[in-house]
Amino acid sequence: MFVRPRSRNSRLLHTARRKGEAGRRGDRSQAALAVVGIGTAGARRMLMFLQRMSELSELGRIQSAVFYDCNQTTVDYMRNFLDRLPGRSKNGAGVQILFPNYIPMTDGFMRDPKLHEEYVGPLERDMDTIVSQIIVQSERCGRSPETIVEFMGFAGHSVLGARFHRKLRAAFPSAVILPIMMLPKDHVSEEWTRRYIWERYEDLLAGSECLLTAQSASHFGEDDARLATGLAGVEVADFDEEGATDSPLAAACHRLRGACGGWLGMATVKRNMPVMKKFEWLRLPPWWRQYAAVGPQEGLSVAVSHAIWSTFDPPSQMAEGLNDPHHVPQIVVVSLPVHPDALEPLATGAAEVLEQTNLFGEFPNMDIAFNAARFHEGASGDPFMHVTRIYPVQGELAPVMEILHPGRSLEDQAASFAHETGFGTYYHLEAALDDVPVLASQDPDEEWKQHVRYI
Ligand SMILES: Nc1nc2c(ncn2[C@@H]2O[C@H](COP(=O)(O)OP(=O)(O)OP(=O)(O)O)[C@@H](O)[C@H]2O)c(=O)[nH]1
Ligand SMILES: [Mg+2]
Repeated sequence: MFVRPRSRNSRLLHTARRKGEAGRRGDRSQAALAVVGIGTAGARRMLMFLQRMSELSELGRIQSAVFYDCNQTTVDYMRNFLDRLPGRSKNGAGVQILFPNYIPMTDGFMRDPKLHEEYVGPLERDMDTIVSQIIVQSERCGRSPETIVEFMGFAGHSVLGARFHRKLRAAFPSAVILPIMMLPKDHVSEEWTRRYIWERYEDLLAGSECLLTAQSASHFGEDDARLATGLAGVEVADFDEEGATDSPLAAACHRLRGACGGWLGMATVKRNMPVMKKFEWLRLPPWWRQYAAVGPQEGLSVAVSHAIWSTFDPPSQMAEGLNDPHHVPQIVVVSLPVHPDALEPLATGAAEVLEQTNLFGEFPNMDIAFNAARFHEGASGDPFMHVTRIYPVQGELAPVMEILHPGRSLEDQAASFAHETGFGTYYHLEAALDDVPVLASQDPDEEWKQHVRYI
């Protein structure tokens, strides 16, 4: 279910359900997603995403999931965890779970992104094996993955992960590959990023759109949950009316791609649902088929509209950096624990409230999707709504500048709007060169004249 201004000029609202919805659910042999988690943090974040997808009963959309952490503890933990995970998939060919076979150091690379170089031959061969297993699985699923989500890191596996990215790019040239990077906050990783990792990413990730997030002041587990919830919400959204893609995440990336300088940003809002009638969730599967009964419709529409507006507040941003939010395309996903039949009246109600508050006047290029989702939110069992906004990033991101140029003054930062800043532009490394004092008579022409005497 989605809402968009029917004509972006006359701003008539249009709510629609994706065509062929009923049929689509039936023949979901079309698993269109592959996911990769690099390093310990990447593997954990990916697991969080898999959990969210399983809470939506949509694990079947995933063909392969690669936990690429050369660390025996992580491999054992993930194996154990997945063995105990109930209700994996309601359809599809099953998710192929892959781990590295070659683990040169049982504890990983100790945050040193160069340590893997000694073992690079067998590591590369192992990665090739993993890629070929992904290919075999995609043949089993009857299609190559449309979206590949990569959870990347800034520690021991970072450069190795970027090499893996290149292999996937080569194996699946038409797939949308979305690397997701959380900027580091600890001293060791920041130092490595400044000295080495960033330069490698400029090269190895050149030309790909990445979703960048910073770590908030809270515990990173919370950031991981926000990210996973947002991504899962987008992946089950219905933006594209024609149903041209099987992966809404790919459709979203296509839509935002043109407007960004290489990076995408995410803002998330989590709000309590205004519930009037409390009721019990089923404790046994399929508990995820149960939905909250909610109170008066108007109250909920207003709450949804407030939450959508709140995605523009600074605390909602996972990384700030949008200069002109008014004309760029943006996508918003609202996930609510309500019955699917309640979605359409709710979307219509919310659209009316949003129209009154002139949201579509201010952001004529925004699409809003609604979906029914009941995520597991800890012990209390209170229902929450989640709103996620994904937008193109233009210009510098403050958290990136803080890592790469820690001493940089605020005036310098203010001067740098609307640059192409994504990987492959070398923007930040050139900014680093600007910091170096320029020596006099650097012009080679001038130098040449100095050493020549005319007779
Ligand atoms: N977001 C997030 N960050 C984490 C998590 N676990 C660890 N980190 C952070 O990630 C960094 C450590 O990176 P790891 O993921 O262990 O690095 P790695 O790529 O596995 O590399 P090595 O451990 O050096 O082999 C530290 O800055 C941690 O604070 C997690 O579950 N989520
Ligand atoms: Mg690790």
